[in-house]
Amino acid sequence: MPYHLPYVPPEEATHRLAEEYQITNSRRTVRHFSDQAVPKEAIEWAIRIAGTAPSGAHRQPWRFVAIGDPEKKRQLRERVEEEERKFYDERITEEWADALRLLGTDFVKEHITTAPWVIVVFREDYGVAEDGSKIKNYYMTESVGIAVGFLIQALHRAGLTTLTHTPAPMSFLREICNRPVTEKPFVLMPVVYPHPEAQVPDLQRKTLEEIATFL
Ligand code: IYR
Repeated sequence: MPYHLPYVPPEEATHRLAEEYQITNSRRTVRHFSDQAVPKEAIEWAIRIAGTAPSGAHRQPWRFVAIGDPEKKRQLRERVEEEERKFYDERITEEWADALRLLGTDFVKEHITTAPWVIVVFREDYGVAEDGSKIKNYYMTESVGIAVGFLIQALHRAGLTTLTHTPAPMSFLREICNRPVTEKPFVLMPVVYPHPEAQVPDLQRKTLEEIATFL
């Protein structure tokens, strides 16, 4: 049965958003991780949260593969570093290298084996009906992007962190994660506690005036 949603008065809505901003604004991408364990149940809740995202025609075109097995993570890291090494040695442009200098990244992806979990997110391009025919999905990239946003926010609110990582090309992830050809790798996310001494670069966020126009 269709049902009504709770009403929040405008002043209360504004107040809640101002508070939410403080929490959200304290999130930073971390690249120095602790190896402290994260319970599987926490990952399950985080994925359930991601699965509440809106999606085109409610097709929910996301799949999450959570890798906790050390041998699987080792394999994953090896393949990722192979691709990243080619990127940093051959494919990167001078302009791109300049843009990344501030972040200090390189091909070494230690976080994949340090992290207790690595979630690989897939975008389902189409579904398959029982008779083998294709079921069309809509706005898959947008939908999966929104779901990943939910996931990042939820992890942050729980005191955990992640690093959205998109090794390019990523097609090998489908093989490692045993996913069908109907799905494309979207992003790889280690789920971790930040290292107690982790530091992040002093980056500035664009101001409201820079990112918004009111008409
Ligand atoms: N995928 C590479 C390079 C990289 C690209 C961007 I854009 C970043 O914001 C960070 C890194 C890597 O993960 O090292």
